[in-house]
Amino acid sequence: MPFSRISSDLIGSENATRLAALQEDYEFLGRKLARRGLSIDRIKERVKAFTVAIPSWGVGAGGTRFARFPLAGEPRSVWEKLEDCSVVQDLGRNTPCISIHFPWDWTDDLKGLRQAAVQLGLHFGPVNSNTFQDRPGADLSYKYGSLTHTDRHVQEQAIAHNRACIEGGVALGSKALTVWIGDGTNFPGQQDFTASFDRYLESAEKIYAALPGDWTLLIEHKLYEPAFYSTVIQDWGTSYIAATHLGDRAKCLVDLGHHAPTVNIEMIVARLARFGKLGGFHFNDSKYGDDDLDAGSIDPFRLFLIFNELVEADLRGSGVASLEHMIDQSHNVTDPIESLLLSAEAIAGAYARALIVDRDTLHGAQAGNDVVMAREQLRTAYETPMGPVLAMARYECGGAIDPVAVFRASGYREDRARDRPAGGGATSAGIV
Ligand SMILES: [Mn+2]
Repeated sequence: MPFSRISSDLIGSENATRLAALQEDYEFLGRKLARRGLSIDRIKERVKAFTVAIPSWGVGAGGTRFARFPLAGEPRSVWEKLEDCSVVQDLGRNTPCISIHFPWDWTDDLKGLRQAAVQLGLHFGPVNSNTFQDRPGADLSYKYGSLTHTDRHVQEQAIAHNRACIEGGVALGSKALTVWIGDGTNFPGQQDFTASFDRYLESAEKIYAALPGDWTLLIEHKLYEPAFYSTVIQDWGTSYIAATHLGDRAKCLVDLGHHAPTVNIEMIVARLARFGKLGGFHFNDSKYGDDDLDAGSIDPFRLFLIFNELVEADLRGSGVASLEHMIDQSHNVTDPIESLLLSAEAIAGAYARALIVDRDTLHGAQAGNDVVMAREQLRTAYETPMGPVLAMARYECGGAIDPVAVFRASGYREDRARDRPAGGGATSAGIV
């Protein structure tokens, strides 16, 4: 299909109106950072090298357990999702990767899909399997579980689906499979905790055995929902046990919304990184539960603290570059493209702030139990406005200095509302 793109002429003309101000802000920030012994250009280059994947379901409207409201011009197929992903990438320039979902995005023409992605400057990241809902026409139901179901035939159906996801991912050039299951219980006594986890391990072993040698299995834990009493892979400890049991290529994926509200996620990140089991992230934000709000919209300081741990892990030799960074959010009241642009910027911004922490002073303060000085190092970095670095990185990579402004000026959504008539509906609920 012919893809609609944001014209580079529009990006250029919009940038021209903002470039002088950006250069002024960038130079001013550069002088401030130089006083702290930091090179703004070096930080900018590291920001340019950082990317975060867009989930294919992220360009559609999501919803809640109660309702889903249609979005004008919503993508109706994986091809149209690809088109919207390219808009995010063309404007923001740090999201060249798409994390695809099967069966929502299944097409018989995976080869064509991969070629189309290349044409748009995109590629495919981790594949997400789905055994948390029944597929129309499927022989067996996941009502009482999938990989951990008491019936071996249901387990086998779920395992076969994951194997098919791997095969599809190979065709797309992916290198990882993300497995999240909704398996669990709603009532005490419903299942044997030990036996259900044993069944999970047996099933996961079969999926792991089907992984190509250069693939990673990402295990995503989640505290609750849809199961409200117990969930089989409920926390990072269970995820760590499973990943350790399976082998070196099994790792833990941390979805920021999949924890109890007061859990210290950055410490979990530090633990998993230290023992080589941190595989990647689903970035989003939340106030209460798995809210799937835009990354950094509720608690940007937490996002910064997570990246602070990643930069620390980098210094120890295992960190940012080796991880699968993905956004996982659901849009109910915003334009998904605008939300994805802002989330990708917030994530890169948290990374940029973590890069300017004075590590020597921090480590010295930690060693000397100088609590105030240690805390001040983080606060100083966090409160440094890094917007000019992000904008200059985008500009130099061909993106928009102000991505949302250019998106609105482009009329892209209005055009898609015309050529993607309502009623097609999205293929996903957008909740994982
Ligand atoms: Mn997730």
